[in-house]
Amino acid sequence: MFSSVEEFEWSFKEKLESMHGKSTADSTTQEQFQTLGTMIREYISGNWLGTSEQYRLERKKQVYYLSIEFLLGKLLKSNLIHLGLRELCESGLKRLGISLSALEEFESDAGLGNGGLGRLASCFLDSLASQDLPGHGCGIRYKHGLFDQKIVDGYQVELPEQWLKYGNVWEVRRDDEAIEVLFGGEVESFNNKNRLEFRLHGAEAITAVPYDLPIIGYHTNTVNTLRLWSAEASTHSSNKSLMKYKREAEAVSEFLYPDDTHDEGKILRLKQQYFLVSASIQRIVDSYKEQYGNIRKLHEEIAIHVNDTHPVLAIPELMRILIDVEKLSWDEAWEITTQTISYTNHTTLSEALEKWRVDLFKPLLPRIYMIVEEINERYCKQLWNKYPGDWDRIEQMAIIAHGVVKMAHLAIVGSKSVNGVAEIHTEILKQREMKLFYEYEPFKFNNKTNGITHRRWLLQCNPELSSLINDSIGDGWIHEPTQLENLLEYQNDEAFLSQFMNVKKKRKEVLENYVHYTNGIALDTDSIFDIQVKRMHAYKRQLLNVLHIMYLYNRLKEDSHFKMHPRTFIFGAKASPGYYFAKKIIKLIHSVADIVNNDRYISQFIKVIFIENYRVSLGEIIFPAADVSEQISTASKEASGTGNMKFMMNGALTLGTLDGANIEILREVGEENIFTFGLTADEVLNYYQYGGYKSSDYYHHDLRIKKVLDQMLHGLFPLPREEFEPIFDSLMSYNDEYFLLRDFSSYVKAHECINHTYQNKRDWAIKSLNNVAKSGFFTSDRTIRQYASEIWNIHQRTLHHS
Ligand code: GPQ
Repeated sequence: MFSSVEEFEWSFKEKLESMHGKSTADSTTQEQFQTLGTMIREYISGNWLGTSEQYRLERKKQVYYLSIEFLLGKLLKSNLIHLGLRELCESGLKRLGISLSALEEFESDAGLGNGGLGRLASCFLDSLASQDLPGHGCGIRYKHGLFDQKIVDGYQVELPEQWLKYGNVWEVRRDDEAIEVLFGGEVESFNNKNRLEFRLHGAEAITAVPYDLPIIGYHTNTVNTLRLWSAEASTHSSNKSLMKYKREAEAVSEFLYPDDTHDEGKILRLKQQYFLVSASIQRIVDSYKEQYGNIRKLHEEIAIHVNDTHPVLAIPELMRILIDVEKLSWDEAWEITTQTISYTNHTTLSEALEKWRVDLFKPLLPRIYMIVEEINERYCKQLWNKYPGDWDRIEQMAIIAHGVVKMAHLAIVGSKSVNGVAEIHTEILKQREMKLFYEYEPFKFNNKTNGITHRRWLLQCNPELSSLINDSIGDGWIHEPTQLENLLEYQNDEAFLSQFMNVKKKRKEVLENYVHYTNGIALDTDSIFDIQVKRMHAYKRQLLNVLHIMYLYNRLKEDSHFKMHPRTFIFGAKASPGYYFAKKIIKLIHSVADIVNNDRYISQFIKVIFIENYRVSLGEIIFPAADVSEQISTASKEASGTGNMKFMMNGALTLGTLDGANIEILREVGEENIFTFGLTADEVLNYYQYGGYKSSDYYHHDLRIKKVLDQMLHGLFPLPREEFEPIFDSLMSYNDEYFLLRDFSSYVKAHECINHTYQNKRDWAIKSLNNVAKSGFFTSDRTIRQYASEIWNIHQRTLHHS
């Protein structure tokens, strides 16, 4: 059905007719989208089946990537590109009077994630399939993904997200693979042939129904699987009222918790975690046994990766199955489990570290809790042998202490590998946060610097830049992105540079169009597009960016000789609904925007734009349009960052602190192609450890800071003083936990340097080109190859081209 434009056209018409009983002319965009999606799913079904068949026949070791979030975004366009069918479909549809891009636009984002962590998981799936690696995702099919953000009068309002409104054309429901997950009940022990055994009675079952999504590799036959579990009422249900039980069961996969790097500690969240883990592990073990039989060799054929601590109950769940169902001894089960599971840490922020209260945990998961207790006891005994008498150390390392279960400790103890997501982050884990664990088992710790799929984040989202690259260095970079370095040969090629600048200009116009349409504000595409898009969080310091804009406003007002290259400051960020401070910053951005954009004089130099409802599909039009990428987290706080890589790959220059992967970006591009500023991580951590910072000194001694902060309370905005008092207080009364005032002056200087550098557009373009050229290191293909060979020990399938 895809071998020629004519055939496609014919098949599409047939399919539309049979699915919707309509002619093309009478059909809606929704029906057309549905039709095309279905055709693609059917088209890949052979390769999908073939991939898993071959993994089985070749006895390939497979990895299962367990993640509570997968931030997939839209799939139609990337699927078509990966299959090499996009142009054909575009022409075929055009002949039917249908615009392919309208169908691509129509698709809802699958927003089953909050931010970096969930998007990383999606990039990893893409890289696994595109490199023919046997790896699959396991997640939750939330009925509602991350909330939709509306801005009303400058305040964030959250609306329930509705990605399943028209169903999901990519998924296949697998009733035959549904399985029950048990909650509550009591553990009963009994003797069986001299062996003490355990079983649950009186537990309540929730049925986990898998929906499988194909993960289509780029220009290959490989189609892997993302399995998303949906919670339903079990048919063998309990004694409660049926309606109530059904509601409670379905609530488990109803919505995604909207907290990024923050632990909610709510019981429903723990239910979600165990639901994901139990369904996934039961099915993984089942299918392993079906193929190999001998459970003792599980770790030789299967790797299970836990994405942060959210799925870390995989450890006691696997133990439970090996002991209670497979009847292995504790030691045998422990050996297999700790050879199978590996763990990635994504943050050192203490508020994100999951700790579950024993009084919640134990009644919800009694058998699992028992196993965690046993793991803890045995571990503490080992520690005692190694560090006799060192109570303090053992207490600090224990899995259960002071009435809580520490999930990160469980993860470290039960895994064969623990990795951080950027070099500096891994070092901080080893030297500080997980120091004692590192001393005890140093061999477990390793770094895997994050990456992004260059297919979505360059090839797909920036076709203009991609074609220019293809026309100069060829298209080898698509398979091996480090080849982008060959672009450096064009640094002095005037014709190339001018085309390169045109591409950026073109992409700024695309974003301008969007902003003009949605915000009603016209932008100057000759201005510097200076962009910060990411979740709203105190440590990410969007506030520092705002304070600087307020300072520029004052500077322009006070000094008529002060001139600057026009700047468009663009923000996009969702705040967690319960995060009071983050929501205040959103209001502040809008308040500053109101003043700045409506001032005839000022707005010639500065504009401030807030893009509502930032999400993956908006990222695809935002990253290509940036001149400056704001990566200004307090050093030591941003584990890696991945937006920084997306900007860089599209030619933005980073304005960043020496934090997370910014440090590795600096190493790749060299000092002359990046703007760095601020405290180093060591300086920040030393302040935390030894004190010595007094934010009010900076307020009193730097008049720029004083003026801006005073204006925030009164003077600039038509708002009561109380509106931004909490922000003022965070900086002054609470001593500015994230060192905004400390870094302010060096941030101003870095901005001046940007302003100065941009005066020479050609020099700027060369720097921009250097960023694209050196971005190859940050492909998630590289990251995944490192995971594959250094942690999972999985290997590419052999492809038989027919
Ligand atoms: N990250 Cl713990 C999230 O997006 N959500 C989380 O709950 C946690 C971490 C991010 C982290 O803040 C970024 O620095 C990383 O680049 C990203 O994970 C992927 O590793």
